[in-house]
Amino acid sequence: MQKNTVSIDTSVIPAKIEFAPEFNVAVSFIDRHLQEGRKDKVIIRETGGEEITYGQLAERVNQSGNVLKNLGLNSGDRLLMMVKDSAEFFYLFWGAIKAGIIPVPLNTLLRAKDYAFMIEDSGCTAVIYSPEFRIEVEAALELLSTIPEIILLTEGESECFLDQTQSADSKLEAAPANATDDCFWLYSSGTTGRPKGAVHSHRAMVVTSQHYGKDTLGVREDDICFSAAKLFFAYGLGNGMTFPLWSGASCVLFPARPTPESTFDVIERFKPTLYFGVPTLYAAQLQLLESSGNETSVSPNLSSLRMSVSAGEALPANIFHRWKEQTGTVILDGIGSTEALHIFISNRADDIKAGSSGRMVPGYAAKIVDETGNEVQQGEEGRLLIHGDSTCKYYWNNLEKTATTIVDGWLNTGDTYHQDNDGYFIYGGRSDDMMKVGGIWCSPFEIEAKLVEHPKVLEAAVVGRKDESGLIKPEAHVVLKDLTEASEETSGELLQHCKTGLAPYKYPRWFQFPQDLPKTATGKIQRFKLRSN
Ligand code: 3UK
Repeated sequence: MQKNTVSIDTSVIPAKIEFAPEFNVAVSFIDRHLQEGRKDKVIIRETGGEEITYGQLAERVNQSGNVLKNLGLNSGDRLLMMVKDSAEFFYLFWGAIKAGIIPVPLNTLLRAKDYAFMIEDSGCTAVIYSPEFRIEVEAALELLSTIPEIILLTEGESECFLDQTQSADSKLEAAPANATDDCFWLYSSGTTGRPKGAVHSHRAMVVTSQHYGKDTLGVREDDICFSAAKLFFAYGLGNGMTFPLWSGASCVLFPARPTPESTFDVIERFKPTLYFGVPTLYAAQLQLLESSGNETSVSPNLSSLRMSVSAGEALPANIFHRWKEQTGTVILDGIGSTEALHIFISNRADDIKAGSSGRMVPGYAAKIVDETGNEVQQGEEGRLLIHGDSTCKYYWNNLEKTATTIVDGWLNTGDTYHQDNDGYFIYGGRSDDMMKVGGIWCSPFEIEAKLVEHPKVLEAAVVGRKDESGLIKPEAHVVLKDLTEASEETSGELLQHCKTGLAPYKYPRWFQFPQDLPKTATGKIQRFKLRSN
């Protein structure tokens, strides 16, 4: 086989991707397009107005790799990136990989003490950051007794990264690597505990882009991808960067905060064909679309969209139906994780069951097991384990977590699932958020999905709370669309609503009406913060 190539053996099901013995993934994602005639095609559209072609990208990636090497970074060194969604994110990430350096994109919403932890934990040589995040990054450096050798701004002052890139050599040989070598890391936020650096191999982005991006979602060369989820999340990294690159398509990069208004504005101006969101954002977008007649009503032109994708948390069936009604297009829900890099169970355009996570993505296998590790019968709930060539190799500096999460090549997702009679995977909550109510497993998610169907409800979180006998019962924390409606009367209405639609024990015994819900930086509800005992 030729150097740096990928071949897909379609005679085996699921198709197995074979890699050449020498394989630096930057060649497949960046340099390949020059051979395939895309030099003058636009790959990146920044919402600020810049457009970058595949040819320019390949050149800047080489220059970036040379800048990093000249700064003193060596093969295997870690480069921490707190960088906004922009062309320079691509230059740094791919320039590092091509030069054998390990890029570690970090969540740009974090605080100084989180960054201080990650700088220490990673033992990184360099920290490169966008000026927008300077307050927290610089405060993190203040907290440390030893700081990394290289600290650099991406832009905004002389000798910044972009400045240095312009004058750097535009030729760079790919550093020797093979498909299973360490390539990049992503810190997994988790709802509890300290972040863990998931170490991904060179082959991982090929596996997700081919098996999910191309084979499941069907990303085509004429697609324009827009991800409301940022590039530093595994979800956004695939949606906004690796999928368009792998398929020779293009992307829209939006550096600011995604709100219903700002995302609609980007869709109208840049006409993406594929839109990637999370359930909370879809809910807020729908609220805006459905308020027609009110002074807040909007009717953005969303006609460029051919499909949307949701992940991060389960998408309630109700949101799927309302979005279809408003836009005429479907939302494909799929479950992914930082450790698996992207989506491994998903709905697809020709096979959707609203309210389910769909079926296996080709290239992955799943097992649902009980407490003893034995597979359960179809229909029964258990812990979801998955297997596939994009799962992380290990957690950096954390043997213990690695050993409990990856066992015999199977990744423990920490999620509870069952497969229904038709074979669709149905989410039942995080294994650790589940409640036993009256001796029966009770999923907070199921009650939440019911609550958000009610027209007065914006968001809901359900947690276990001990009753006077010390037994766990569900408590609902409900954010109302109109906060002034918090009353006994509304509690009664919601109670009635749950009782008519759910098994008899699955109704909240208490209602709280907070202004908002505690969330992680990645937008997941922190149910543990709501538990009062
Ligand atoms: C939950 C879902 C139900 C689930 C992610 C797509 O979310 C991503 O990664 P994280 O590491 O979190 C993983 C956990 O989030 N989850 C994600 N998607 C769904 N639960 N339905 C879903 N559709 O608990 C999972 O274990 O932040 C999502 C692609 C890449 C990702 N990293």
